[in-house]
Amino acid sequence: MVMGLSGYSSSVVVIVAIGIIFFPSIALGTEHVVGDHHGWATGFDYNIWAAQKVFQVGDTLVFRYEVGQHNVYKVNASAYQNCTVPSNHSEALKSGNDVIVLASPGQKWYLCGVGQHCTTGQRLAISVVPRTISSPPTPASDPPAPAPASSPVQHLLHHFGRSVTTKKLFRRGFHY
Ligand SMILES: [Cu+2]
Repeated sequence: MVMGLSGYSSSVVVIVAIGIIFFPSIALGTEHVVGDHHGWATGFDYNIWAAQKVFQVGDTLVFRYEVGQHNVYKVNASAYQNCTVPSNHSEALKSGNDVIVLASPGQKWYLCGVGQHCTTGQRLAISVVPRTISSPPTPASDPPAPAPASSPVQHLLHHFGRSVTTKKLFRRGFHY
């Protein structure tokens, strides 16, 4: 049990470390403590909580609760609707401080698999939007960055801050 947990923790650390090395933008994400001070428990409306938040790719969800009282399953839409607890219990997060990195945009669903907690409201549905750069959105008239041959680096730049980085590159490139 203890070995299993520590093995799990170290693989999470490795995954997070890899994420920070290769995708620095992830490190800049917002940490959302689910339910704020209420934590992850029964007797709370997580829909109201989620409606007041913006979840961006690279943000993290933190589920806090007393170990053994609750757990966290990531589920699909119908399991969320019907409070279907996955039959594979090893999918459950149960550390009491479960951190989930929101790695892709789209709808995400989570529920507690303990007792009838889900049907009494302990479930969370969120919509993750692509990360925006903190500067205001570029106007539509902005000329598209001339892209010569596509390379893996340009592909990455395209995803992680094209508007800033390629402008810098091109300023340097046409310096004559
Ligand atoms: Cu619960």
